[in-house]
Amino acid sequence: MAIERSLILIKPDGVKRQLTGQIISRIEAKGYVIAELKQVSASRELLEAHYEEHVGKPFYEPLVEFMLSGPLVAIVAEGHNVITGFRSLAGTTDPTTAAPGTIRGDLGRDWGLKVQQNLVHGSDSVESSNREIGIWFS
Ligand code: D4T
Repeated sequence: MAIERSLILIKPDGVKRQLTGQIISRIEAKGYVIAELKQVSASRELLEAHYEEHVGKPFYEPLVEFMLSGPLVAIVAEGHNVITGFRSLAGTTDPTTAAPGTIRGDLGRDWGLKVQQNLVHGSDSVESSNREIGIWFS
């Protein structure tokens, strides 16, 4: 079985709340390899490419504004089944109900905003991962 790669983002809330180290530790403790890592301030153009599947949804514009609100950390993690494994580690999209033990369940909450600030993004398929790594690490 081929080694997979996942594009992981520590979103601006994670960086602002100084959770970068804790989140990277969880990825490493699970056994995945950090192949690439950089802190970046994303451009609107890059975020529009990253979130193209969400264009037109009510949370789209707040989501892009949130992702523009500060630096974020982009990571390529490697390992067998890392795509599914990291999404399991991250927990479900809504941090209020994300399971305890997950990144979003332990470290996230609802702040009453137009978009969920849920600390991390992880690719959801091999196709998305290839596309997203191309966007963030071209
Ligand atoms: P990402 O893409 O950031 O890893 O998160 P998910 O895979 O868990 O969720 P997503 O792509 O469906 O949504 C992207 C981003 O939008 C926010 N969001 C999403 C929100 O605020 N309200 C919503 O109803 C949904 C579906 C959270 C993550």
